[in-house]
Amino acid sequence: MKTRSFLFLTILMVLFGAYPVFDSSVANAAQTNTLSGEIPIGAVWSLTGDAAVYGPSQKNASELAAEQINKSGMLGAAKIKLITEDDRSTKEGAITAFDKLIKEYKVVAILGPTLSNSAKAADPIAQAAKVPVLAVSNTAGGIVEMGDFIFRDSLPEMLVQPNTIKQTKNKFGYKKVAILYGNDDVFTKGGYDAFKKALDDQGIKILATETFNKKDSDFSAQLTKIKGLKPDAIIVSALAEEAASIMSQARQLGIPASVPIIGGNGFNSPKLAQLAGPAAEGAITGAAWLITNDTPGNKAFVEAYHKKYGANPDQFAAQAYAGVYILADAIKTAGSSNPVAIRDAMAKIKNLDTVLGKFSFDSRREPVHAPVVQIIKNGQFVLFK
Ligand code: 1QQ
Repeated sequence: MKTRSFLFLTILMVLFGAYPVFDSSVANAAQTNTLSGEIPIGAVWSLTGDAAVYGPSQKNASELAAEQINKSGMLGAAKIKLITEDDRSTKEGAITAFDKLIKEYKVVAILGPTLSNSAKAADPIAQAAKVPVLAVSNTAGGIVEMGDFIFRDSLPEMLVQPNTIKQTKNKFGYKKVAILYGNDDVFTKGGYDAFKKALDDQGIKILATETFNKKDSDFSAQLTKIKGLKPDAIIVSALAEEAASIMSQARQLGIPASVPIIGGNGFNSPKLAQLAGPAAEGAITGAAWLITNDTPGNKAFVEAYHKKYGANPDQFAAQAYAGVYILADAIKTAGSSNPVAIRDAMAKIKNLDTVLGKFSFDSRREPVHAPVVQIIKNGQFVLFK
């Protein structure tokens, strides 16, 4: 009888707001029993447009993760409801998607958008609404700086490229390079800044810095100039479609395969090798994940992804998959689907087992885990050694 009246009293207090059930201060890891119903999470991917080489694998992997989480009972009686929007690879598309997800679907968090270029335009909307954003493929500078609700699990170019330059310089002993980058995109420009700093820091001479714009398809003027300067390597900061054309045209113009083409996150799609064919052989890229990684759950992830979609996951899939698990972990720890409580729990994540490795956020909400370098051999990414 006593417990019954206590229960009754508790219910009354909750109903009249005396108990802050959704307050993060009362949350702890054991409180998944306070979670129920569907928890709406937005996902904004480039499913059409220039960056559509990346978005579909992000969509696939995030759906796989949500399905596994819901099946496992990780969130008690609650289930994640993933609501996916296409940003069409544009800023405007991302802004529309964020508005719709926040106002119409009342999402408690957003994954994405695919491109840093779109994130720069759309993330401030979520920051103003106090809805946490977990970027899973934004690698330019200035992302988490947009506000305390903005996180990313994708390693920034500034962190990845010093390692790429160090490893490739050690192997090839190159001394002078040429750079080609897109100067009208937040990522390709940010990638250039990261490479420039790493090259300067490591004492490598930059013979020429050439640029291009989105949608350019003829790179012969820049590549002819670069060829004449006889660089030991070419650094390219580009998204996959332009990168593939640059590789094909460089080899067509007679820049030998002994001059490696080294790039950033834009190279990390298997579509690059499909588009560039043999010209992609030997291309090198700094990355955050390799399919052969011995990271927690990676083998099972690769198998489950392959089984469901009939293809191997790429790095973008792995980061999206890890992203859903990171969000679910924050919801579970918060014991709440309140966006502020989720933000607070996410900020505290340390050494979480993910397919990317032991995962932590630093105090700036940047990801902490080791980068890798990969090279294309027989059309596949393998570890660069
Ligand atoms: C960014 C990137 C792209 C390559 C994501 C697909 O890293 O826009 O930041």
